[in-house]
Amino acid sequence: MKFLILLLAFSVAYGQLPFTCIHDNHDKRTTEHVIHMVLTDMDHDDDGKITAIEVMGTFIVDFDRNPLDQRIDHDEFVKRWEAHYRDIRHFATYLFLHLDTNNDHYITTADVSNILLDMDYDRDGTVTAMEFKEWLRDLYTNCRIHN
Ligand SMILES: [Ca+2]
Ligand SMILES: [Ca+2]
Ligand SMILES: [Ca+2]
Repeated sequence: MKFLILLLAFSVAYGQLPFTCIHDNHDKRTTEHVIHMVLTDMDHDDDGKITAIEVMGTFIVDFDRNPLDQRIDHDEFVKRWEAHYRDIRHFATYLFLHLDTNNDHYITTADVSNILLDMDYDRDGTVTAMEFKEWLRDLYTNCRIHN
């Protein structure tokens, strides 16, 4: 009950978009399975490092469909995330809300810079595959809601 109230409070804060931060998947894929899929998509050249261009390629170019405007709105993100990774829609909404780091209702290059900083745990200017997985695992297993 407490949790429901918490969720309700969050959805009001985010303009009525219902979401859940509890991972569930249509095909019963585990958290680790999905994380592995996302990493495989993200690390295009398979060198064990995640660059800004790769994050943009995956989170912006691959999701940017309708409208094609170099920014990803909630619908674009959730539709593809659910279809491709098979996570439930309300969990995809939670991911979108997190990835929209500046709360302007779109994922853009500005968010990519913030996301990369977030991923670079040891602050050495490089995001390794390990850091990327750690970041995503944290997102998948802990409720990471920002204001
Ligand atoms: Ca778009
Ligand atoms: Ca944004
Ligand atoms: Ca690093």
